[in-house]
Amino acid sequence: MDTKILVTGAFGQIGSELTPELQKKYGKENVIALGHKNIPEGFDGIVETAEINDFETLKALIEKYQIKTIFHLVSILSANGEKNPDLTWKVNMGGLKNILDLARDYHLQVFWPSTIAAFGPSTPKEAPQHTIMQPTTMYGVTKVSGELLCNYYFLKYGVDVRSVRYPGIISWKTPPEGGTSDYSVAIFYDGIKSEKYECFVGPETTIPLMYIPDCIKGTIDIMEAPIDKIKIRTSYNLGALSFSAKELSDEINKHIKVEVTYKPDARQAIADSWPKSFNDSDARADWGWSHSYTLDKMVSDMIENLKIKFSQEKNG
Ligand code: VAH
Repeated sequence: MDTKILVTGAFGQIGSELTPELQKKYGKENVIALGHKNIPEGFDGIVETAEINDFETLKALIEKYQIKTIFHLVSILSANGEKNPDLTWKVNMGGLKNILDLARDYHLQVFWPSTIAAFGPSTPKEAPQHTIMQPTTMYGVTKVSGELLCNYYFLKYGVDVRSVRYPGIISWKTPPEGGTSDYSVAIFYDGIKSEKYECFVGPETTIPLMYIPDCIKGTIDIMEAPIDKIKIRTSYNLGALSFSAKELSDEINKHIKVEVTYKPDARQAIADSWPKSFNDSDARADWGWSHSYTLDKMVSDMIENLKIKFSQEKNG
């Protein structure tokens, strides 16, 4: 993977963890963090701002920094996407096409995440790598369309674009925002702050989930893999864990007392449209994917880090 590296969506849930990891591996001078409205105070690195639909500004950045690799993370997620489907299509698909056109013109390597939201109610609940994909959210529609667009740019123009389907990602650095899997993060935030959490999906709701260190590892591993190992150019299933909201609540209550109540809202139907788990044997066989965090290890690490985060915020 060649530098310099551009990370779009550098300050979102994935980007806020991927960017420092890339800075550590490749040097701060070789990572350009592209933000929009959410650039944190005192970010330590090279930062630029641009609208992802602004092709000319993106092109100027590619030339200014001689970018060779792009991690394209900008996306409007499932729950927010249903509030404004038109904008979701524009940002998610228009943004991806801008990045792929630049990759074609400047011979760039690209990472772009798909998601379990690309599956739908007709997908088997134990989703295989190759299966029917009829998502019921605009976010999911942009992700399954994006997978096909990536595959097209590889076949037509030879663009080295690589993709994985993320499960719900659990992390502590950024508060949950706009996703359906956010309950798996909000339960920690509210639970530690108020010892209570009103969950917006039911207790038996089960989806594929992953802790952020494994997500970052898989994201970088696929980009560093030798090109001949990448045999799937739509998107690889990237699995780790699968557990219900109640199983998560029970594991958290082994550490801290959190009274969890359940009040399903519109996001229940979105979560129900997704598989409970998915088969990622192709990623493991083709480029050596493996995860390391178990449910218990993830829960204790989340609680430990969030307690530190909240006490630092309290002490200023
Ligand atoms: C969402 N966090 O909830 C995202 C993710 C699988 C879920 O794609 O929309």
